[in-house]
Amino acid sequence: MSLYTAHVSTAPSSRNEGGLDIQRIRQDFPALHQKVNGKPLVYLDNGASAQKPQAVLDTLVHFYQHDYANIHRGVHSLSERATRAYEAARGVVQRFLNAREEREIIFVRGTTEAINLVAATYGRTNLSAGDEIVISAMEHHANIVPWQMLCEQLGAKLRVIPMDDRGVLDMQAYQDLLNHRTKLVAVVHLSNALGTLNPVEEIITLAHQHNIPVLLDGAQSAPHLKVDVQALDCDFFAFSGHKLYGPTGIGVLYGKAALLEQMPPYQGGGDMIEEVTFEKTTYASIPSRFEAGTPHIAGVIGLASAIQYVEQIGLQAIHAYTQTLLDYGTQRLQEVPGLRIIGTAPHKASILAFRIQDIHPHDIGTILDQEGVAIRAGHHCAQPVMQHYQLPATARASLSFYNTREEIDILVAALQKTVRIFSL
Ligand code: 7TS
Repeated sequence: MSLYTAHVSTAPSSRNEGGLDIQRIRQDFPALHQKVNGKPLVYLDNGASAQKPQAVLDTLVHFYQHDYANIHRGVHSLSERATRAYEAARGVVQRFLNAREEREIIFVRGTTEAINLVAATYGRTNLSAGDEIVISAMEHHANIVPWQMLCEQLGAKLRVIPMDDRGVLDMQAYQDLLNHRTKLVAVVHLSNALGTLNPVEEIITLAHQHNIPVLLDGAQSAPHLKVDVQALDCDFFAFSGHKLYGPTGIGVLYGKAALLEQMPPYQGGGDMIEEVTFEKTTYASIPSRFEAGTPHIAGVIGLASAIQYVEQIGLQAIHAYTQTLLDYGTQRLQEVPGLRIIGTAPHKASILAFRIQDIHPHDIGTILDQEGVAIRAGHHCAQPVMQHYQLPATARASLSFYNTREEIDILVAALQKTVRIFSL
C-alpha cells in the first residue's frame, strides 16, 4: 500500500443515488463549488479532464512538504521515502489494472506518450515494409498519428476498421482485415467522440487467433469501467492520470512482461541503464528501462491517491451510476428542438455528443458557459470521426460520478435557451 493511504479521504458514508451518496462525494471536489459567470458551475467536460478530489490535492501537498526528494539514487531518508512511495504507487496501479506483475507498469506522461512509446520501440523492432497496423475509424489522434509516423518510417500500412452511422465497428470487416502482414491491432476501448464501448474482448480474441498483439487506448475507459488486463488479455493498455481524477503529466503504459522485455528503450538517460561506458551501454531491466530521467514523482504518487479514491467509491458503482445519468441525459436531450445525438451505439458510456440544427458547437459552448455549464466543442482530436459524419465539430457533454440529474436538467435548459437565441 502507498505511504499515502492515510491521506485519502473517508469513503462515502450514507448512500443513495444507485448506491452512491453523490452530494457527499461532491464535497470531496473543491473546484465544483464555485460560480462561473454568476452561475453555479456544472462541469460536464470530464472526457477532456476530470476535477481533483481533496485527497489527491492533500497527497501532493503532503509529499512536497515532507517527503520530497529525487528517487532511486539517494541514501538519505527523504530519497528513500520518496522512492518507497513511488514504487508503492506502481503496486497500486498493478492492482487497479489487475496486471500480473508490478514491472508490467511503466509510468509515462499520459496515453499519448504510452502509445508513442509502443510505436517507437515495439513498432520499430517488429514491423517492416509491407506490414500492417489495424486501428479503428473512431480513434483519437493519439492512436492514429504515432502509427502513421511509424508507417512512413518503415513503409508499413495503416488499415482502418470501418464503422456505421451509429458508431458501431464493422466486425466482419475487422476479421477480413486481419492477415499474415498484420503486426499490431490498436483500438480505443471507449470512444471519446462517440461514447461507443467497443467489443474489445472479441477484438482481442480474433487478433490473438492470428498471434497479433493488441493495444487498447484506455484513456476514457479507465475512469469509467473496471479494467482487468489479464481477463481482457490485452497486450498493451494505455491511460492518463488526469482523466482519472489525478494530476496532469502522468499516465501509464501496461505491457505484458514478455513483450516489454524484448523491447528496446524508448529514451536514453539516467535511471534506465545497467552500466555505461563510452564504448557501450547496457540497459536496465523493465520497468526502469522505459523510465529514463527524473520522472514525475509527485504525479505518480498523486495518481496512486486518485486510484485509491476511485476504488473506495468502486468502479462498478461508478459505471452503474454514470450509465443512469447517460440514459437520463440521452432521453432529456431529445427534448431540445433540432438536437441530434452523434454516437448512438447500443453499448455506450459517459459521452453525449450532439449537434443542434446548424448552430456551430463553439456558439453552443459559449452560450452554455454563460450559464455556468462547461462542455467541449470541437473535433475532440478525432477528425476522422467528424469526416465520417461530414461535420466540422460537435458539442460534447462528458459525465463523471460527481454529476447529477439536476445538472443535466440545467444543461438541457441552457440548450433550450441557445435554441431560442438562435431562432430570434
Ligand atoms: N485517447 C483517447 C480516447 C482520448 O480521449 C484522449 C484524450 C487521448 C487518447 C489522449 O490523452 P492524453 O491524456 O495523452 O492527452 N481526449 C481528450 C478529449 O476527449 N478531450 O480532450 C482530450
